[in-house]
Amino acid sequence: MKSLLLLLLLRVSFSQAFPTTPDTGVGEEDVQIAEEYLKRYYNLETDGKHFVRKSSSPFSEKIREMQEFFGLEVTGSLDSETLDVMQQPRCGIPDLAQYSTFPGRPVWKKNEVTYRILNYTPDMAQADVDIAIEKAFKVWSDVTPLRFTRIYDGTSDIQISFGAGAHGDFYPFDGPHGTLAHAFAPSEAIGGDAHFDEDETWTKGSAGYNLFLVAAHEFGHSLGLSHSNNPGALMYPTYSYTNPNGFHLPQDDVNGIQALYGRSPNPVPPTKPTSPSTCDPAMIFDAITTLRGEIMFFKDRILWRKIPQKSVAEENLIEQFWPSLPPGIQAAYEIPENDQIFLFKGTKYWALNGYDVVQGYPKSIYTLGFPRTVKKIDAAVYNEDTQTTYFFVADQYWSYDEERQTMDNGSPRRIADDFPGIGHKVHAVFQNDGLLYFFSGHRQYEFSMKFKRVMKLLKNNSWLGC
Ligand code: TQI
Ligand code: CA
Ligand code: ZN
Ligand code: ZN
Repeated sequence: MKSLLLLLLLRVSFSQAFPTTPDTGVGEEDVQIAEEYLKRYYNLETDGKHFVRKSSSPFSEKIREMQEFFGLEVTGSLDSETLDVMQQPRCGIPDLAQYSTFPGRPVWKKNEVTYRILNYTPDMAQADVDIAIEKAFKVWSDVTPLRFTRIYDGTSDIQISFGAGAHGDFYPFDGPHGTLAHAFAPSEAIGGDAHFDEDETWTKGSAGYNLFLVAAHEFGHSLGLSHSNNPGALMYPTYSYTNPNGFHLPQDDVNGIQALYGRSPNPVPPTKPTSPSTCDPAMIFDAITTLRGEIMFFKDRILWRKIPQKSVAEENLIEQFWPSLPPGIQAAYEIPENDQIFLFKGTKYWALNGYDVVQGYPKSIYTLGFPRTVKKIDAAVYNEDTQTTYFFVADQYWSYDEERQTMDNGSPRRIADDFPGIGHKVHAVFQNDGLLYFFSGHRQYEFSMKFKRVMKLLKNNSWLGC
């Protein structure tokens, strides 16, 4: 009846041991190969311990994931066939498995689904709750034949409520953070219902938890989607704030929901752009940098400022900010500790402090240690953790130690070797929340330095409210 329960039971049974059976003819060395492979492409974490030798569940779960992806027999143990695939040459991008449904594939057997908001959180204006909920349903109705109708009394298919701690089902909430909300897979009675933990702070912005984003995820469950392994998916089980106004249902979730309900009979046109040029999907930015918590996008004479509190970027001209600077900035980066940004064009670069060009600039890029063969910088980003700036030039990158003010030995290195998956040329890059956002051609990649891999593929102008 209750898929949530079912899932929990399933989890328990999955976490039983799946040993790397000794009778498979797989040796010690092979286990090491497999471990490396799973770490690299399946995000296997080992805590530095060798739990692989023991009958370990993270290892066998990753093996299952990999076997599923390659269409091998899913055993969860390292057999020779699996090992064969692991030893075949491949490209460096992790395998992204995708959406999944609940056991038994429960769905609503009708396209008209009703919902009712039983009570409200005091954290937000009621009208804003209504809007967030309506918008969260629209995410799913835009791409399917489903239509959601709000009712004000009686029992709806999807009953929505806020509650803290024990709130009338077998899944009490847990105070601030932890579980934010839950929803039941389609079925009678409690099926479809979505409950939100009142001990969370619900908002329409980026503080606390954004009600729209969490509701859109929960309604995915209410409609029959379980969690996805694709880090870009809405149904991926980690919360990350993205601008609700620019929200676009990721393809993996579209695939999932359409597998259950089919496509929309009248596909809605994409949301209208803020300004024709800003939202041109073919836009290639010249340079991007953060600046005092904002993000600055450069293109020819234009400078878009994206302020976190605002969904739409503000359009300015570079000369309005910095009259002495030329158009066509090619690379930019910020050192927040010094409250400085650096802008590059050709062989010249400028240091800026707010609206002021720092004395003594522009300087020549050769003072940084580039050889004369370098005539321009494609993109630059400062890594706060290592106090290193990466300069991207054609298919190579240079790393510059900002503390010692010297180019690191070993520069340049190949981009493809150290930033797998982002392509061979970088047009612009910036850092946000510890992740690097690379722009290469019309694509944007969210890259994790920690995992050394692409976490998400984004639209080029996803930051501009497009
Ligand atoms: N709540 C879980 C969730 O909705 C409840 C849950 C755990 C669950 N495993 C499940 C529900 C399997 C259905 C099937 O995912 S949560 C996120 C996200 C949560 C998490 O509070 O952890 C969101 C609620 F994705 F951000 F991690 C909403 Cl958006
Ligand atoms: Ca909680
Ligand atoms: Zn509940
Ligand atoms: Zn979930």
